[in-house]
Amino acid sequence: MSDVSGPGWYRMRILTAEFIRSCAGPEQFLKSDLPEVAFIGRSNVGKSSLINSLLQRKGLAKVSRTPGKTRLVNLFRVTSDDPGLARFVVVDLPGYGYAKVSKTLRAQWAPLIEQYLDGSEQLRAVVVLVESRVLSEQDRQTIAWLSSVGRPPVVVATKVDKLKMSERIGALRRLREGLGLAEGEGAIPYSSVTGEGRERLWAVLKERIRT
Ligand SMILES: Nc1nc2c(ncn2[C@@H]2O[C@H](COP(=O)(O)OP(=O)(O)O)[C@@H](O)[C@H]2O)c(=O)[nH]1
Ligand SMILES: [Mg+2]
Repeated sequence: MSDVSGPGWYRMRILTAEFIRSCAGPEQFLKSDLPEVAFIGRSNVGKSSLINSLLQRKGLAKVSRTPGKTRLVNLFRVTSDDPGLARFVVVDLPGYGYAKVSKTLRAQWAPLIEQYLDGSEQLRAVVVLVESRVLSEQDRQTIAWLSSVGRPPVVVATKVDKLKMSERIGALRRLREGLGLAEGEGAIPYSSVTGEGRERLWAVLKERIRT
C-alpha cells in the first residue's frame, strides 16, 4: 500500500544526516536550541532500520542481528529541505526489555532513558515503536508512562510488510485497543523494507516540531 498524499504533503528530502555522539551519561546530552525527536522501543523492534529509512541513510544507525546491544543514547544531526524541519536532532534511545540482558545492565540504562526524557527541553516528540503483531507489557508501560509525564508518544507499528493484507486490519485494531487509544489515533503502520508509513510519520513529526 502506498502513502496517500494530501494537501501540503510532499516528499521531504534529507539533506544531511550525521552521527554526533553516543552518550553514556546525561553530561553528554546535547545542549543546543535544535528541536529533538526521540525514538524508543523494545530491542529488535526495528528501530535502527526505521531511523535509517526515515533519514534515507543505509548505514547511519546500526541494524543488528543481536538484540540488546545498544545501551547508549545516540545523537544524529539532520537537515532537510522542509522549512518547518530545516534543522533538528534525532535521538536514538537504548532498546528496553531484552530478557537476555542482565538486571545490572538494565538498571544502568533505564535511568539514562528517564534522565533524557525528563531533562530535555528541546524534545518535541517521542516515537514509540511496537511490533505489529506483539504488544509487550513493557510497550504498554512505556506508553502509559510517557503519557503520564506529559509526553504522549507517537506510536508506530513496525514491520507491517510481514502482515498479509487480511491480517493487518485486525492486528492494528488489537494494537489500538491494547493501548487504549481512540479510533483514528492508532499506531502508524510502518515498513522499513517498503518505505510504507514514511511520509505519514514525517507529517506527524512536523506537526509536533512546529507546535
Ligand atoms: N520485514 C521487516 N524486517 C525488519 C523491518 N525493520 C527491521 N527489520 C529486521 O528486524 C531486525 C532488527 O532490526 P533493527 O533495526 O536492528 O532493530 P532494533 O534493535 O530495534 O534497532 C533486523 O533483522 C531487521 O532486518 C521491517 O520493516 N520489515
Ligand atoms: Mg538498534
